[in-house]
Amino acid sequence: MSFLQEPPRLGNTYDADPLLREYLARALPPSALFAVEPELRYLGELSGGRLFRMQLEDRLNEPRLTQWDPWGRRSDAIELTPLWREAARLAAEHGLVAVPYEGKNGEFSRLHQMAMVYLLEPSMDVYSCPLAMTDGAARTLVDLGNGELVRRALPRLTSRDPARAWTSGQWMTERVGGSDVSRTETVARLSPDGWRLYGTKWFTSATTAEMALTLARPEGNPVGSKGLALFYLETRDAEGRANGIAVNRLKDKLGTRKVPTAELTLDGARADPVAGLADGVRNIASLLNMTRLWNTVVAASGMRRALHLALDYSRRRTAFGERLAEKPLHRDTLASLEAEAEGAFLLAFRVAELQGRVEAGREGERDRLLLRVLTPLAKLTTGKQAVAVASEALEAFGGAGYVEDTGLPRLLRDAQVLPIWEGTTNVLSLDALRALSTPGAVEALSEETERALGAARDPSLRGPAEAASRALANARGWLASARDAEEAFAAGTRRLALTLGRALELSLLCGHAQWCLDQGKGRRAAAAARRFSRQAVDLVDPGLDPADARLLCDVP
Ligand code: MFK
Repeated sequence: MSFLQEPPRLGNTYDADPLLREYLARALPPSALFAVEPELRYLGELSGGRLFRMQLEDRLNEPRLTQWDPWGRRSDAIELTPLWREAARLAAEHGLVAVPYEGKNGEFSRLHQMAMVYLLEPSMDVYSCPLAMTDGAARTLVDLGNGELVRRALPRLTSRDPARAWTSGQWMTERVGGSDVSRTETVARLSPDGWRLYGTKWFTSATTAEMALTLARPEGNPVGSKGLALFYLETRDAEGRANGIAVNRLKDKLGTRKVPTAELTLDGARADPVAGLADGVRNIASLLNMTRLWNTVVAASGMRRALHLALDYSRRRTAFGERLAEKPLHRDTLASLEAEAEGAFLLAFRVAELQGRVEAGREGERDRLLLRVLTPLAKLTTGKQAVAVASEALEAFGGAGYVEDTGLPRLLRDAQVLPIWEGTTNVLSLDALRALSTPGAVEALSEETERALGAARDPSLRGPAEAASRALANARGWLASARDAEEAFAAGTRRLALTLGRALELSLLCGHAQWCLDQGKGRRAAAAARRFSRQAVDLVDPGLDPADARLLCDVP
């Protein structure tokens, strides 16, 4: 008999996730948990069962663009994959965007929503992308208080009826680049029937959206981001005709292959200013911060999926006379990944908690400052973890992790986008630094970590708590001693941000572990804190010489 490998299997991904269940028991009032748990369990069953099988069957399908109809008319029709069509239906029916706006569980509605996203996303092939932008667009319209646009678009963006539900695009990136948005070249001209946009959008994700928020420079406005304005547009009119928008081509990307990402030409697209004719970047910031939160939760959920599969496989696969799960070396490797995934999860959901408090008007000034600082820190930290964990998880399958029809390589390809879109690690490090310069922000961050670390009384958590405190003290010292203009400080911004992100994760792990010990929920969480504390938390290194970087990059 020749040997045949057992594929990894998934069960109910809610029941198989002790951290998610512990966390929800800790963070939600019992009545809210009682209300949302049946749906989460249902989605866990779906995500590990029917939807997962469908995802594997859908592997080779990709979106298709048809630019012309048979009679020569421009159509620019984009056909989505079967899984995406199913994901769109599920997302609307379960309110993946709607829940925080319905607010049935008050400030906890965000947690409910993000728990659903966390469960479904790994089997939805990045349908989280249009949902994130839709959520961000809804939040932005509400925050900017444009009553007319809120009345027109919000009921669609938050609809639970798949036939009525809209998604939104977020068109920012142009040929000049995705980071320095201030150089946006799209021009807005006032015509007799309103504003019209002209330009090229170089990277627009999920281009099947019914509306978009985008940036353009009203003619005559000054250069720079303050001269940009935020515009709302609908992509087609009531008869389905394109609104002065042509799809030039779909992008051929490393991952997110199911996301129809396109290059667009705007040639007189009708659009409405959302909030005046300037300060476009500031006005789109709510959208950026929301998609960064989604990015963080998606990073945590991708890590969880990779580990569900790798852990299950380790219990089936035998090599050298034993199951992999019984080999200390294999266990040690997976344990390190598990600690990373748990830290990322707790940071992601901490940001979701704060977002929910702010939206429900339950926040104080401290929560607001904390949310502003934690959003970029969490996005940049978890993005890096997601790639590292996915890469190691693939290796845990040996060659099978590198073979396409196992469905495993997708985990790494789709993780690789997370540190790139919505602001790269370096750009977000700079954003975090800017947020930390707001008076009271550093203090809010310190209080946050001290609270979690102060709670960790168990002797087994003393070492991890001290490691987190040391890293934070080092980061604060670096922040206080350095000046913006110094090259060494500028060069260290990413290390500083990652240190803060990782130290935050460690402090949250300590706090959660103590709660688990107090509630008789076992010692797994404490083990995660201990393991994480040994995995490069403090990356601040004032001894690194920027002159070496110049030499290595050959810059005179
Ligand atoms: C899995 C789910 C993922 C979601 C999928 C989405 C699909 C992908 C779609 C995209 O990728 S869309 C493109 C995403 N692009 C980015 O994320 C842009 C990355 N670049 C930055 O974030 C830059 O830092 C930024 C463009 C904001 C810098 O622009 P500027 O022109 O140098 O502006 P500046 O002066 O830094 O900021 C202008 C104002 O905005 C300032 O306020 P004031 O006018 O009051 O001084 C800033 O404080 C404010 N601001 C900037 N970022 C902010 C913010 N306010 C709050 N939160 C922020 N994050």
